[in-house]
Amino acid sequence: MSKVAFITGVTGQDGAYLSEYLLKKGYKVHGLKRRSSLFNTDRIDHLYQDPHVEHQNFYLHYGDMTDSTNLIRLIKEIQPDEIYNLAAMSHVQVSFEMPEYTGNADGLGALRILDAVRLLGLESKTRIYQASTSELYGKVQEVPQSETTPFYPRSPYAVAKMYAYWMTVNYREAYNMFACNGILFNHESPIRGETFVTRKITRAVARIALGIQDKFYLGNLDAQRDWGHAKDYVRMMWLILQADQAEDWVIATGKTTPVRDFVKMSFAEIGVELEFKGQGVDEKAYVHKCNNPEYQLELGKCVLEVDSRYFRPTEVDLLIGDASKAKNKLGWECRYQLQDLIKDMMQSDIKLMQKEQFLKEGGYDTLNYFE
Ligand code: NDP
Ligand code: GDR
Repeated sequence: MSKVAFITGVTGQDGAYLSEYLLKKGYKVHGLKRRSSLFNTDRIDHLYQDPHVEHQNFYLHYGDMTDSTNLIRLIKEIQPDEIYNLAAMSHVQVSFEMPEYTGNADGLGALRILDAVRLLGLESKTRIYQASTSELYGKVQEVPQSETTPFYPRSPYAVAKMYAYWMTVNYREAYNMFACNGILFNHESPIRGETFVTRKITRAVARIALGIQDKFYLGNLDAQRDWGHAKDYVRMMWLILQADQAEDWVIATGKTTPVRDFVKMSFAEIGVELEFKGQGVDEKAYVHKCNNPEYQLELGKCVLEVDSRYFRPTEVDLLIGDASKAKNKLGWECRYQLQDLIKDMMQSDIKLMQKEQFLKEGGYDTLNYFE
């Protein structure tokens, strides 16, 4: 009998990788998808199965983390062996604009899942993975951060996720449920959302290389993050639910890099060396050398400026994780180094932008409703 998994946030970066990973393992996968006015299933279109075919193993259901009755009904119908609660308003800066909604979807949303399992009497059947985050550590208390480092959240997003974290621990202790937190540090990929800093950078570098765009704008270049590849991290989500005991786990590469260096490395990937001048909001980056004849970037051209609109009211300055527990007890290893991640993202974004350029040159990109 195939195991049955229910993934909330199936249309997101991690939901897409995890779905494919579990399907390859022979699972039946059910995903929760929000209704939207356009298709928002690009990341999972390759997994889609027509509901009219026999032996379907990938199913999508409409729903929302703010709608308890919907979640209870779905969990009752699906009877999952494993739930991966990945759905969230996951953008830290946006959470300052939408604190109440973020609390509802990211904090109470997790409670709705836990409580649905309890209400339906599935405590001993259904294992739950909660997508917790290194943002919980917030203001630096100690480095590297591990399962025992105290939390100090610095955004409505992190505060909501802290509620979800402790609810998961509480339901595990109070009702003996197999509920675990994966405290995952930043993880990225070619399908990372376009407004997170890594993807914003690799997209912009590709566009600048192809002459579609002149320059781009970022906020705090000094922030340091422990960046891994999402493919490595979804493998870990699954391992966490296969462990003998329900516990909380830090997943990280153990290396940290400033945003500025991520920019340098992304340009270096296409053979362009940058020079940074100025400080704070006056900092800019210029083309210093272009070693790739394919991309005709003028020397001295300004390609990056700092824009204060991308600074956060409270910032998380430094994240670097200690994943020794997961390495020792679950045998987890990360296969991708930062350089491999950047290569993967740059190659994919160059291809994507070449497509965009092709459409533009063919005159297929314009849309005017009143023409
Ligand atoms: P994404 O932003 O790519 O995906 C989030 C998913 O949640 C999307 O499918 C989104 O749907 C869905 N969603 C958002 N709000 C709701 C809602 N109210 N009801 C139902 N679905 C909703 O995030 P990631 O894949 O990067 O991250 C997955 C999870 O892991 C998130 O909870 C995130 O906070 C957490 N996390 C991520 C880390 C990372 O570095 N990526 C690190 C640590 C934790 P839609 O497509 O319609 O927008
Ligand atoms: P983060 O990721 O906040 O760590 O949350 P993000 O990529 O948004 O920011 C990383 C760092 O880069 C700085 N930064 C910018 N960030 C964005 N988005 N846009 C910019 O223009 C920019 N310029 C500088 C930020 O200030 C920050 O310091 C991600 C999300 O996936 C969360 O859901 C997850 O929980 C954490 O990672 C771990």
